[in-house]
Amino acid sequence: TTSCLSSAAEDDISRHPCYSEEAHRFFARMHIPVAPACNIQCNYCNRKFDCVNESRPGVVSEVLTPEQAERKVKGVAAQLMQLSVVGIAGPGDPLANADKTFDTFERVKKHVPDVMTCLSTNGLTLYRHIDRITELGIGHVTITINAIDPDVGKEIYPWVFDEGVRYEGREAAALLISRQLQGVEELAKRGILVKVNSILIPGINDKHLVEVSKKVKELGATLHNVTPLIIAPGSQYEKDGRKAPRPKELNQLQEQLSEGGTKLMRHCRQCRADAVGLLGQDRNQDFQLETMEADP
Ligand code: CLF
Ligand code: SF4
Repeated sequence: TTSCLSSAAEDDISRHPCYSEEAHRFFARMHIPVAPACNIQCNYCNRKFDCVNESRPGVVSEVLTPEQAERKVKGVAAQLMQLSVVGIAGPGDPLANADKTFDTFERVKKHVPDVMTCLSTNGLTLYRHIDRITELGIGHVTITINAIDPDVGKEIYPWVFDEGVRYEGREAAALLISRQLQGVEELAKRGILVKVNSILIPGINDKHLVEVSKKVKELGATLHNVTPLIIAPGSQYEKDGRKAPRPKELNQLQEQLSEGGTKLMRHCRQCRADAVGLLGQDRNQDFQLETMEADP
């Protein structure tokens, strides 16, 4: 239940299309693709495409500058009455592009103060940005956590890059995991709603996600969203011949997790980094900068 949350947090959940299944019928989200770079490598990703942690692989979102993003958010907010949340989820990792990401959130806060803001990240550098996230009133943060055991993690992440150092193998996974868990805990302490995304990777973390779920719940995550692996063309997992899970495997795992008491998100549509509209709808094409600004 959400009974331990403040009423402001409850209100935020009831208007957020990802945090509330009910809300997703009525409220729209908008993603602004201002963050092209990434600081880790996932074996299911091909960097030519959007970040797979919250997206379908194989799609390419065109990157906007913070200034273009501001214009676009203003235009969409004026035309899309259902808009309740503006998120940054790629096309790389938003916090590997921290200047652009926070510049954009500042502009949104200033010019469209009545929308909620949302951030999705792999979590590597989260601990360095907790104050900024809090000050800017970013109320929702998603961290993609696929493992809490570095021996599982090393099969998912071949390397991570932090402060000029490249880490590989088990050491890379251990660093990433410790930062992710620290991020969940510190954000939750500040009253920020934390959602954890996990990608179900058969043969790698299918048995392990129960432990992940338990841990992140203990640390204060509000919601757990398990999505099926979809392998990006040209990714390491494609070369390895890995397969996506069958729908039945995902359903069984979700049942198991919810019996364990975790609050699950089951209506995720694996959005693009530039998606606009209700979940499952992508109206980005209706909101191109040139055409919106040409309108009187
Ligand atoms: Fe976007 Fe993600 Fe915020 Fe939602 S999406 S940054 S929490 S506003 Fe939602 Fe889309 Fe699934 Fe993400 S349906 S991919 S969970
Ligand atoms: Fe790709 Fe996202 Fe992983 Fe970075 S965090 S490697 S963009 S899937």
